[in-house]
Amino acid sequence: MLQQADGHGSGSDAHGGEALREGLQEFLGGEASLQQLDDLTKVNPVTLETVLRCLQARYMADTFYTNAGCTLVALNPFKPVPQLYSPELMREYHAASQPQTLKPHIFTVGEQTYRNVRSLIEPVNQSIVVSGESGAGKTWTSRCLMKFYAMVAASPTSWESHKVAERIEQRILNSNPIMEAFGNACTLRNNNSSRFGKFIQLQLNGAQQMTGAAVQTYLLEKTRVACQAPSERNFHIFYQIYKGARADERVQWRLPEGAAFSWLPHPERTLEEDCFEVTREAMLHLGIDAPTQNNIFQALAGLLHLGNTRFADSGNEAQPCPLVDDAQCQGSVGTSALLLGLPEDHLLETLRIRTIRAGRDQQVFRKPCSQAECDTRRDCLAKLVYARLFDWLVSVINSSICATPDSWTTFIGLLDVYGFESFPNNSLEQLCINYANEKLQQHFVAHYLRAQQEEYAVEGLAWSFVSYQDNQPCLDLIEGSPVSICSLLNEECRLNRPSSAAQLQTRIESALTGRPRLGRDRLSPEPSFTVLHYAGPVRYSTAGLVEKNKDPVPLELTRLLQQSQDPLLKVLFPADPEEKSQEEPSGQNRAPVLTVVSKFKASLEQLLQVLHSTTPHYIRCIKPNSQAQVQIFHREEVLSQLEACGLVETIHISAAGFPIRVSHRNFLERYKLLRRLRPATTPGPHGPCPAGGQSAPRAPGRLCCCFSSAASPLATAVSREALGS
Ligand code: AOV
Ligand code: MG
Repeated sequence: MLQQADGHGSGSDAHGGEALREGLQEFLGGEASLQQLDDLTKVNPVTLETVLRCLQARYMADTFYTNAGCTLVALNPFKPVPQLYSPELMREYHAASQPQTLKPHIFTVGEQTYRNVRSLIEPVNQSIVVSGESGAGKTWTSRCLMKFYAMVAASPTSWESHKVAERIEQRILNSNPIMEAFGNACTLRNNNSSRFGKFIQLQLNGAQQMTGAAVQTYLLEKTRVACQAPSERNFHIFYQIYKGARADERVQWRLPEGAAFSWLPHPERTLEEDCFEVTREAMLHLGIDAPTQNNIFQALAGLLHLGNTRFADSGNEAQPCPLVDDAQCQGSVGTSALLLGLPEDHLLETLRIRTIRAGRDQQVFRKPCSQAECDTRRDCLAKLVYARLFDWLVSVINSSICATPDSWTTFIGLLDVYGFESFPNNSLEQLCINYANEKLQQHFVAHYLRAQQEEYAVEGLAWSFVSYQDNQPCLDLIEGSPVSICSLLNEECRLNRPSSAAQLQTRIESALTGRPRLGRDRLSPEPSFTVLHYAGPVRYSTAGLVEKNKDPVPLELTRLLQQSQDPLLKVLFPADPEEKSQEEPSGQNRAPVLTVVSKFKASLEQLLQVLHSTTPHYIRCIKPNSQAQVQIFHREEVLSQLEACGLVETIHISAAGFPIRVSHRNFLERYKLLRRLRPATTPGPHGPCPAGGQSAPRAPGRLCCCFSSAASPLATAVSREALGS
């Protein structure tokens, strides 16, 4: 029957509305009992098949959230469900004495974390790690959670210097449309795909009010500014200005209706993210006034015109490449220079001519660039401006929303990174994205699947070990020492030797031969290597990988931008206080390169340190189908996501494990008064349980697990408090 129901549910097998409705009815009738199961730990037996059936039954009945022990599974509805995120519902979860008894929801997790930070047992910073593949609903989820906190932790009205009452939580919410406009784009997997990672720390004072927030971002996919994969788009903001500019702005930004831009593919596709007014409004709320906004959009238009600048082959090494002689390219350098506040001839020269110092006496040479080099320099200039602009926006947002150090005591962190992705062509961007996802999965494995079971063993508790898929071998392959993909890429950058894509493939294969998570696609039309990630295999093309990892920025480009007369660019590229040489230093004088992967690795490590210092909560977003269709549940696709995140193992451990874990010292401190309620039973090797429950062998300072059955009045009292009710 399931097979049949699946056939009806899947887009490819659907044969008309009537059949679909009948199939759905039958399916819903048969799976009615599964629909009722709010917690997957109650599925019997817990197998991939039963878990899948339960989730499918619930999804078809428009029930999108299900508990899975310590995690919450969130299925993407792919349709608006406003009643699921209404302020009334937020209040209901917030007011409930035991929110965990209400229907599973992200608000339960939100409320739990909110109560935990003020918990008397162990007040500690909290974090919510929202994971899932691209398009699964992470950004949506974290946005809804931010709205939830904005409501439950509302601060008293604060007065700004410009005498406009503006609540801090409103400002924090306003950071979302800005960051999404500048950092999200339409990809093959998701129309609103985050192209950067984000960790937002919501700061709370002793009275549990939100007094501010701090945003940390991770590796923006800046290559997108100048290069978009087939069928993908540039960052939303470009389409917003292109479609939403007023008539006078069109004149000022040189964006006539219908103009064609190479870096603006698929402008005809209308997405709800193309809403310029929302971005402008949000910017205004965060203190970015209209003239500054105008300046930003003008610079972005300058980048669009820069993208139309194309070079032809000069046919002579000694001659600079001429500009392509067509309507689109004509005048583009001049317009771009004008909008970026640069002298046109200087811009053109910098794009076409390299200045190098060489020889013992460091003589200066001016060398015309090849056509390919000109293109690279043009793209590099655009990436440089856009990346600086993005970082600057993040710093403006932070200065507008960050609380002073003495005005907050605890925080709740929300992590929303780019989801796991695998495209027909994957490069360094996907390697970094998938590496970040591996790290987060490892955090879950280490924190929950491994540490918890090991702790039970140390405590001497009867426990049958649940085996799980550890992704450490994959991380070793990517980042391990002494040899890994990252180390090999860095080595290539350091040696700075000419290396073809095929040579790089051979080097990776020979250096990492025998590694279990390294695969090879023999049918691949181009040099590549395959990594068997926890969420599936991904083939990475080796072409351009080293260059992307180096991410070289010719000094002349920075110097050029430092001379801009544009007020915004002056801020983004302040003049160098020590007027260094205008030319690029030769080989030996170059500073050691800090590669993209090394920087990314360091930032991920910092992030994990922060996560380790908090009590983590996990929300697993699942994508029911890859076409973003309503009411379609593709069993195969969901199955692979469940397998990848180790959901069944999580359920097993959650079902058999201990729901509350309090350190022995804190437990004693908090509950010693209740000791008289129940006499101690059999003393364990470390003495009787101080709370008078079933004593388990216990090492001093370790967990006190005496109320695991949660049946005694003491257990109830403790669990109520621990759960914040
Ligand atoms: P992601 O963050 O996980 O992908 P999003 O949060 O952007 O995915 O979700 C993708 C799309 O699914 C959204 O734009 C919505 O249209 C829809 N969606 C997700 N969750 C819900 C929900 N709860 N209710 C209604 N619609 C929803 V990526 O950023 O690509 O990894 O890099
Ligand atoms: Mg996202």
